[in-house]
Amino acid sequence: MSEELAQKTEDLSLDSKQQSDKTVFDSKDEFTAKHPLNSRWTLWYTKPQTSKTENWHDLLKPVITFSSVEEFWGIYNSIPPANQLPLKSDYHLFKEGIRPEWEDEANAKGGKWQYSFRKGEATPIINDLWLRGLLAVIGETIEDDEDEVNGIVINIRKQVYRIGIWTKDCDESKLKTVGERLKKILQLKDEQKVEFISHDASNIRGAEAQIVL
Ligand code: MGP
Repeated sequence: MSEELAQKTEDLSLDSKQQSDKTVFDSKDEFTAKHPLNSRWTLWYTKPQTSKTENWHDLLKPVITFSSVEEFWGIYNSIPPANQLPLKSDYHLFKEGIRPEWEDEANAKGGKWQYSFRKGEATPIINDLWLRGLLAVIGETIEDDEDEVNGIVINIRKQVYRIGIWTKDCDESKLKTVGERLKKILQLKDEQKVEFISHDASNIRGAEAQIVL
């Protein structure tokens, strides 16, 4: 699937020579004009472990990088929706050049806002909520021009779908806006709390969230 997807995205790409490389900034009326995103984004996939010898790095792979709204929809419509992914898999969408790992220097001092949706009642709506998250991240409406958000992740687990926003640092004043917006994007009620946990802390068993909203 990945090669076919790469070809489709190449055909839609702003860099592609065969296609019009006009963007809406050159021509608002041109039917084929692309809508460029502010940043380039890479979709990653973690496949479930099938043998104990496979470690985290063997399971995590980049799928495709894109830079326009048109490419985003081409990709989104070509990949399995979140609720059809196998257990123990993840999608990650990160700014190009940032690996979706604690170890990446852009993530090392940061953490994640997250919410776990219990399967069952959330299963029919999780694809829409995940799409709302993706759009807020690529549209960069999840933050106020702070360049604080590195990416978004969905974990498919036995009991839950967990959606997390990964941030560059742990500065509480900047983080609150992101947490509050995540709550709105995920259409959570007041009593449904999003939690922020730094990557340092999430490696300690039983560590508690540092901020709850
Ligand atoms: P997880 O996917 O974040 O949580 O990490 P899960 O599966 O819900 O289970 P939990 O009970 O551990 O919370 C699962 C495992 O994947 C971790 O224990 C690590 O072994 C590995 N892992 C996850 N992440 C995000 C990283 C990472 O960034 N770097 C490395 N080296 N391993 C990771």
